[in-house]
Amino acid sequence: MQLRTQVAIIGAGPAGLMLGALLARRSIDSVILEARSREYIEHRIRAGVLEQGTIDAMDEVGAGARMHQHGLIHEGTILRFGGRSHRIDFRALTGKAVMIYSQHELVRDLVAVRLAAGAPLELEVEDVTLAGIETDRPSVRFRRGGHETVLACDFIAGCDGFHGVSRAAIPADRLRVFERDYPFGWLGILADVAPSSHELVYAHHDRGFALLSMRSPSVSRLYLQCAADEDLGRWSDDRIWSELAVRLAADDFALATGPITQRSVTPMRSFVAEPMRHGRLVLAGDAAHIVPPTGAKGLNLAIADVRLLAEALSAFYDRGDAALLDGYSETCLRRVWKVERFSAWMTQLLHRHDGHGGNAGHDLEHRLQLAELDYVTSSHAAATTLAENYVGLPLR
Ligand code: RFL
Ligand code: PHB
Repeated sequence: MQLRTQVAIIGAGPAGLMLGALLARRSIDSVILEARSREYIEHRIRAGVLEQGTIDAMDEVGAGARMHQHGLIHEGTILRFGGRSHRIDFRALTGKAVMIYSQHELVRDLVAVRLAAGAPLELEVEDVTLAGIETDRPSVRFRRGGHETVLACDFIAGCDGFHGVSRAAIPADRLRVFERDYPFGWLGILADVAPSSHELVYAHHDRGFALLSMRSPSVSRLYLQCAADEDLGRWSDDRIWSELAVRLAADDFALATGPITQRSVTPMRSFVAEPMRHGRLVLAGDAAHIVPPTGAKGLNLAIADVRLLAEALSAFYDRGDAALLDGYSETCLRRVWKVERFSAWMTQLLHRHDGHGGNAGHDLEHRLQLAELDYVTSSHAAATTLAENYVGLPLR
């Protein structure tokens, strides 16, 4: 079968779905191709912190109603170290706040908007291959239910995440990759228990980092620093809760426990591929870059990319102006690198780093972290630096 559209979008994660929605608002046609089922993408547990720019984009595409109903506004966060809590007041320092709302709920809202508009979303596609990206007639070939389709288009948007096929379609000698794998991961759980704190708690502890987050007034999301290849089988519910209680301990704090409904280990990586465009293929979101989750930035960065991409495609179609498309990679990467910096800094500041000079090296690193945490929480300038990055840098 032969199909034609203006923009072929590979991947129905936050980047692909939001791009499709922003293009539809600008009367630009797209077809979204997704390898997984609707059930799968609407239940995949991932990020949970939205910047104002992400909230604005949800509103712009008419997908914000449930988000405003259920999202929790957070005007600050807690840094905990040496058993003491220190609040970073986002509102006082920046005039802004963030919202806690699950990534899979945001995906659900965007899928609903897409289907209500009758716009094409091809799920459970297989064998996606890209062709002609160096010509002005690119295409995407895929199979669905045993039938092969060729989708002709003007542009291909690679929104297929870190393990997708789009980035690999760029010749290796045209791509420069920057990468760091951290020697630790996060063991994350979802639990049916009211969060023990109204705000997120980022805890520095000699046994390793811990984070208390949430999904709703009755569901907690918690993380523990663990080995990169941690065996979940070694973690009983009791062990998880007691380790969290030790790392999150403070005078004014008691950790409430409850049934654990989901658990997983997430690897930690910093990764950037440059440039984010090759010919008629443009990359957005995790397909182009990964941040470690400590700064809560992965999802927001994906949305920022596609906001810029939608503007650039709109200028191209409306006015035949290719300047924004030509500048897309450079404009995105300026912001991407600042967010990479912030995420790597938060990771370095809060995690236990072993392996450099044995115990003495660890002790030095530990004291430097405590000094920096003391500085960040006592200097107005340093606290503002953290806050303005956390609530989100300007789009450009
Ligand atoms: P996504 O969400 O990975 O979506 C990509 C989509 O492309 C599909 N796909 C394909 N479709 C068609 N053909 C192919 N060949 C395809 N290959 C892949 C996939 O099925 C998927 O639906 O990328 P996107 O849209 O760029 O969004 C980025 C965010 O999802 C990501 O940055 C964050 O979720 C990162 N992240 C977290 N960020 C946070 O801020 N806080 C977190 O707690 C947090 N936890 C996480 C995370 C990422 C994780 N991954 C990727 C392993 C936990 C995990 C497990
Ligand atoms: C989450 O709620 O999943 C979450 C919150 C803050 C982070 C990372 C993940 O920095």
